[in-house]
Amino acid sequence: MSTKKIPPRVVTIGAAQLGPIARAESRESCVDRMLALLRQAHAKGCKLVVFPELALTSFFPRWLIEDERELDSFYETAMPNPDVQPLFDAAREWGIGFYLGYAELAVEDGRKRRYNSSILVDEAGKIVGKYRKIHLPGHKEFEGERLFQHLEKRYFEPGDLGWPVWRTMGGLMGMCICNDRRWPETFRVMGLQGAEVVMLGYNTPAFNSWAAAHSAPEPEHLRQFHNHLVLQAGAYQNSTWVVATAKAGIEEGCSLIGGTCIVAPTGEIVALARGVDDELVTYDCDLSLCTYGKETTFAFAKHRRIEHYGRIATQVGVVEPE
Ligand code: CDV
Repeated sequence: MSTKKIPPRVVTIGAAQLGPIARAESRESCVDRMLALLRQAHAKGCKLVVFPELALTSFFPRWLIEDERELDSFYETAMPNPDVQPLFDAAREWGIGFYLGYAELAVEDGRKRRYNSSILVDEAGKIVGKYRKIHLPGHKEFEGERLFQHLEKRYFEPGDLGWPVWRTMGGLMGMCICNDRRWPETFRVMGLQGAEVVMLGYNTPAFNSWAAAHSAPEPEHLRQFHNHLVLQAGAYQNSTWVVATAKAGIEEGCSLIGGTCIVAPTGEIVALARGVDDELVTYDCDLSLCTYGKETTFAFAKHRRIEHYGRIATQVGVVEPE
């Protein structure tokens, strides 16, 4: 019997976890911290680094901010801009691409639009992709019974760019952001485009502020368990690498889980952050390992039964039988 060996395609990837960012911390300071991690990544041979969600500011949706100028100060109106240019320059100099999460303020159709966004920058320092978070968690109005707010639905519109996948840096790369990872549709839409690496950043509080206020606390260990559960499921069910990067630690009194990790297409965690501060984890991700799952258990063209999936794309909430 003749065997055909699939040639390896190794891309060394870094997940650059950030510890807490204070409300008063400047963009310059955040970018300096990210540059230090990028430098480490370069020394370890990384070709791609994933930074967290909203990596340039504190996680501001935890506060009700009624002054528009103050709110605007958390957003970027252009990308790149002078504050983040050093990251782009380093990418070009060191030949490392990166994923960066940030709050985006755009003027479209004559009005201000706010998105929770990420960009993918290639090893030449060029933006090759942009994503706007689709699954926004939380609430729109101030809820006094919560220990802290989660006002993403107030401060952002749902993303309007879908989940494209880009052929760049040696593979097929997709992006999502934080809460998106809890929805299997996110990974499947990218899986259907052949994604080999799905990148995401997250800010996940160590407890649910609503549950705590309603005496229905969710134990902290479940927050980390569910984080890894959905990342591992997304990777396995789509036979893709997943690189997930936390903003972690006690940020302005709110504890954020860490758990930054790299997940193989088998669903196994192959690299994991140890702590909850600035920390780089890396792995030599062989993109050819995606082929096995994509050609066997998850050979979509052979096994998917779309005639039974109609509800997924036509129904939002639960419809129980009569
Ligand atoms: N930033 C987030 O999207 N956080 C959510 C929390 C609120 C549950 C998450 O899915 O981690």
